[in-house]
Amino acid sequence: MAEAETKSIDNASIKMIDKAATDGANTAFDRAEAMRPCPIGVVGSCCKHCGMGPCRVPLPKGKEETPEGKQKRRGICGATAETIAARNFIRMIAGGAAAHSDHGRGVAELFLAVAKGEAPGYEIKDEQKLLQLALDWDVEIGERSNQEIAIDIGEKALAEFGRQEGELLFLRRAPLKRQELWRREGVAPRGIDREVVEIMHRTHIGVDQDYQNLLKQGVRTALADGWGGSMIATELQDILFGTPAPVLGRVNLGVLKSDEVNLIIHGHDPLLSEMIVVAAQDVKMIELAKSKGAGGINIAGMCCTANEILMRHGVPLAGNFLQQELALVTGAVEAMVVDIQCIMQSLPDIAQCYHTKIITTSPKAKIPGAIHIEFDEHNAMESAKAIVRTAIENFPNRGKNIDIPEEQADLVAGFSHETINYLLGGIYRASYRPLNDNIINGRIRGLAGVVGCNNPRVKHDDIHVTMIKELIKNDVLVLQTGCSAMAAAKAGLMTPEAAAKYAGEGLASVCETVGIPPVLHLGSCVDNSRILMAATAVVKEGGLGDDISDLPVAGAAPEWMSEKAISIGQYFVGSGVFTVFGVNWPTLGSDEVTKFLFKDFEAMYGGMWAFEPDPIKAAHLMIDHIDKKRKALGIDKARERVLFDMVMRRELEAV
Ligand code: BF8
Ligand code: SF4
Repeated sequence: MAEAETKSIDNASIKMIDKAATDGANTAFDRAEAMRPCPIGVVGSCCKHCGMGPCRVPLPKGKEETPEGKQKRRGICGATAETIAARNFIRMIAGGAAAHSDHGRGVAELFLAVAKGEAPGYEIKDEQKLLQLALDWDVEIGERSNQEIAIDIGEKALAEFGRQEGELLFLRRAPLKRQELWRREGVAPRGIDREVVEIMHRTHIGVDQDYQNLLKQGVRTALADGWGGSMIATELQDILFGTPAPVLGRVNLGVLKSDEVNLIIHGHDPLLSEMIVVAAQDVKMIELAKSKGAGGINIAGMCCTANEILMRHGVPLAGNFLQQELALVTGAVEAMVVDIQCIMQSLPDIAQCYHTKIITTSPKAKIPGAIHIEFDEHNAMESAKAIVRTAIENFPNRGKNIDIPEEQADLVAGFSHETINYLLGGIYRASYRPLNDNIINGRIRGLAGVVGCNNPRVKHDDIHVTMIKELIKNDVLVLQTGCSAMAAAKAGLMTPEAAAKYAGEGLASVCETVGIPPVLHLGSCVDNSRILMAATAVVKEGGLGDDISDLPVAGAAPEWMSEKAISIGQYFVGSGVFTVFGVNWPTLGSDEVTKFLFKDFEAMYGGMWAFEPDPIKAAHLMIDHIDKKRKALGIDKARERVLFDMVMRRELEAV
């Protein structure tokens, strides 16, 4: 027991890590122990971009870097340590931006098919958002039907990927000053695919060998993710499946049921999971489940697919990235259906210890040992039913070795940037005014986006939860997505009651008045685009400067691991946000590149990176930045007054 407790703060996970050891199931926690990270690769000092290498150019151990030493640190092609670190870094951005954007492309393709009536079972659920997007993109509304409008929007969305010149359409949504800055710095993205391809070209041997120029392309590509591919995914998903509104949910392995067919939906793509949720409610399916001895069908989510269906349907979350294997270890999962991204190849092996079937569905993501049931969006309900049936038919094969941890927590999710608007301002005068006012008067010190993954190199969930608690204690309202959001939810930070328990007095008073938690769940990782929109809405509301970089806001991914996280961090930075990452930092092999990202970027973009693995220290870097921005806005005094009021009030209460 003691050992598992060093690996996670989550009791359900700790129990399953122990059970995995007993059952002989090898998990990421074990593999992380057996595999030490390569010290040269981890700091970005290894290049394998051609067959003359791989070339390793590590910093001299413990020695001050001399100009001569630096000259010697070169790959066979002559590439310097700076070039190698920058190339590796922006290839991560290319990988991350490609993943988010290819997801966005899939959504756009389905959207167009739905508009053309070629994808039965789907419909346009949010007409208001459709019309808003039509206005944003200059699509004629007039007397046209929703279908006609949607066809134009779908075509425009798809064209964004292959756009060869000009700028992405969503850039117009950013504050004007930010748009000008992007143009001035030469980082306004053209087509999404074009920017990704250009990274692959420039980082090929013998092309771009100026690290600053490489990093600039990194910014441009990341912006094509945040303000392009990811934003297209979020917006079109909202139009198709509905814009999230506050919804009650539950999270952790305790949501699995001992007497029902447990089907876990894992990955990122809501196109399929939306249909599975519907298929599982089909009377015939429920009857089939009963005929096999089950009490019903229990759908639960894992990773970002989970966030998508939680946000829109309140479907429970089984857990975050590092719990995917542990869910199987319960022995109670009939099937885990996966689509794309963050899916561990070990799942079929672990499943062999139990009865679980792993089902892949995307032609882009197959795993040896899994069953493949291809998801056909033109025949979505059939695919979904085949999957649900496979799970049901596997129920009688459940063994005796079952242990479902009882842990589960309540949460409120569904905070799209639109609902923040309604909640704070009220339906009749929806606006960000009350939020801005509360930031100006100091009750809310600032906003922090805390996002990203789990990473077994650090204690599971611990870094997220410690950081978030420190932020809300200091009156910072936290906006969340991805696996980080699930960590906070499991720790009970996403209920309105958490405000009184964990938040500073200023933040707690606002949360109590509005009835919101101090930590808001905005969705999956592509929904980080919602945070960009929320920040932009705050700028446009007025009183807090005229660019995102003026706002008292900061970002963090304290347990990051994926290339997507690097792309997200970079588009936050490129949008003017100070962003802190934990775990490790992939350019430490070059002081010059690291300094450029951490310092020089601020002068260029108003936002910059930082690296701090200690969550309390990282939280205070964010708070210091927030205070610096408050001071620049001239609202630092207001906060002192609020705090003084609090002290006075407490003193009065004490009398
Ligand atoms: O896209 S937070 S571990 S699941 S990469 Fe993956 Fe990271 Fe989780 Fe969602 Ni995002
Ligand atoms: Fe080595 Fe240059 Fe080839 Fe990279 S591109 S492996 S640094 S020779």
